[in-house]
Amino acid sequence: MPILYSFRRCPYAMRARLALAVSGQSCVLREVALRDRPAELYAVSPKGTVPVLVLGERVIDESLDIMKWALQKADPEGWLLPGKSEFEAAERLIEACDGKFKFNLDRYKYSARHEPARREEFRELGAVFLRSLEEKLAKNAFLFGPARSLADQAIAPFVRQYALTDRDWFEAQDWPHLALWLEAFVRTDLWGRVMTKFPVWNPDDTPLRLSWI
Ligand SMILES: N[C@@H](CCC(=O)N[C@@H](CS)C(=O)NCC(=O)O)C(=O)O
Repeated sequence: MPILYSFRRCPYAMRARLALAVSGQSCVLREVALRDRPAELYAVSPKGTVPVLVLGERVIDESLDIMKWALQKADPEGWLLPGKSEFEAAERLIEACDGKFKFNLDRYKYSARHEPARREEFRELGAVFLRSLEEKLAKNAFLFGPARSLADQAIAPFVRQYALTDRDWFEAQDWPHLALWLEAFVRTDLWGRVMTKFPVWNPDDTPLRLSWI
């Protein structure tokens, strides 16, 4: 059975768990503490980031690749969009999220660690990406059409972090479609399932099998 190294509050791990859960792919969970990552994680993936999915000899240590692996096995909700150009556009949007948006999000959310005086500047830079999502969501209920798909599920955990950094400020902004989209995301049953709390893994533990039901 695949082994998933995960950290509950990591948005990259969240997106991996969302795809594993929707595809019904069972795995053994190893919840890690980011401050005290186990040697076993570095042994399979020296960069030591989560999530990591271990499939026997094969190791997938990028969250988007874990999503695609799971969805290629089973994609009951059609997250992998059928059109090639649409799929590529979804990948580009996810890249923009993981790149520039994540950079600005970290400097807004963790401003104390970065440049406290520039917190609002980074919030505004992050908002540029969110306004581009708002434009898309004003046309369709989801980022790539009337149903949720890869980009929604890959990006929403990061937007949630941004929103929670200053909820009152987020709610006061003029992005009604984005706010509804985020609200709908956190209300899904799937979200509740992937946010279940588990104790930090210890090699002596009995394997913790996740079957996502
Ligand atoms: N590109 C990676 C990024 C994963 C990542 O940075 N995860 C964070 C936790 S949210 C992490 O492991 N940080 C620890 C570190 O960078 O050393 C992915 O998509 O899986």
